[in-house]
Amino acid sequence: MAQNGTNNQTRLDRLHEVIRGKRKVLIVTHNHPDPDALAAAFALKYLLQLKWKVGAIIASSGVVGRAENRAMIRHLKIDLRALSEINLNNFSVIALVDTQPGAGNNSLPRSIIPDIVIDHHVPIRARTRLAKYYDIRTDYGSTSTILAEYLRDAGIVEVDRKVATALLYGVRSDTRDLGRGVSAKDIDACMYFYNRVLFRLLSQIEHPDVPRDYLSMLEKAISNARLYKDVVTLNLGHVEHLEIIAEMADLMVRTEGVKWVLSAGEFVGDVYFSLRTKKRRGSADRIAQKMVADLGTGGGHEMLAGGKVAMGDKPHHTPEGMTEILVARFLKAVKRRESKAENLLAYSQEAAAPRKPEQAELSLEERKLGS
Ligand SMILES: [Mn+2]
Repeated sequence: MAQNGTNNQTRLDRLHEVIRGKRKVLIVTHNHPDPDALAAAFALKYLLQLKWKVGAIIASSGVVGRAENRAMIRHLKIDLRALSEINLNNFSVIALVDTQPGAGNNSLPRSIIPDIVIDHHVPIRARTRLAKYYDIRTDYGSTSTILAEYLRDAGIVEVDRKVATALLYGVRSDTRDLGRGVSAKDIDACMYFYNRVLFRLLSQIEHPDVPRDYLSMLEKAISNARLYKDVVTLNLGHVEHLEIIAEMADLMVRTEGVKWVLSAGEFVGDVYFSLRTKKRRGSADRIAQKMVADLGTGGGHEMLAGGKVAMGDKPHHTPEGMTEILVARFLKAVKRRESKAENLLAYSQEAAAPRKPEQAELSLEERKLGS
């Protein structure tokens, strides 16, 4: 854990110091923002406006592809702008949420050091410490939790209902419904705004209609899955939406007997991957960093992590070849390099197939008939 400020009130005062007398704040999330990033940005904007009368704009790069996340933006009316359309000179304060400078997953130009950084990912980046205000809590399940604490500490009792709904979805989606990488602080934070959540709206966000091609993506992902004893690797090849890589990892790690999943794919030319494990102290974040050593950026938490290899500066590699390198490094890290590869689906079909008639025991009825 790292933060400047010794207690919650001091932190709020320090945050206030940074924005005092400023006209407009730009809140930047990581590329292709997920529910936690969106909720944290939404809540920060709300806090700045309500408490200190400072306006803010939320921006990110990339696209929001996952149906749930699109529904979240639509139902909660989150005004998300494209970072490329923003003139950074118009803002006197820049905040980064759910990411850090140098993390490799946001598009804030390298020359700009953000004034505010609020995040929960490992590792704490060197450039984060250059910000006027930073609050990185690596033991928290979500950045939404940190923002919920700010709202509480600012004395906001009746949290805006859309903000409360966003925050609950943010915490839930980063912690797999408060069950993974969760801390007591995450649960406390949810209790604080729980009675303000619009549950019917939340249900619509969590269960949106999905496009038909989503089903073909699922089919492709599952049929390509490889099983190395208790480890699954998925090479999705080219993907239309980045989020599908993480989503498939989340789905596959639920397979019985599977302890680790690496899901990887190519999105707009670059290679991305997600790691998931059932092991509470799996050090997924460290494995992700090991995988991208000298190649790209990676990080996360004990049970979930991810990374990216930008291909622009690697003319001698194809995305396909790079994915193979990552898979090999991953299998080495989890000590499954020597294990025989099986097709996950073949395995599960075998497990699910009815026993052959000659092996099946005769039922009592059949015995009677046979005798
Ligand atoms: Mn997060």
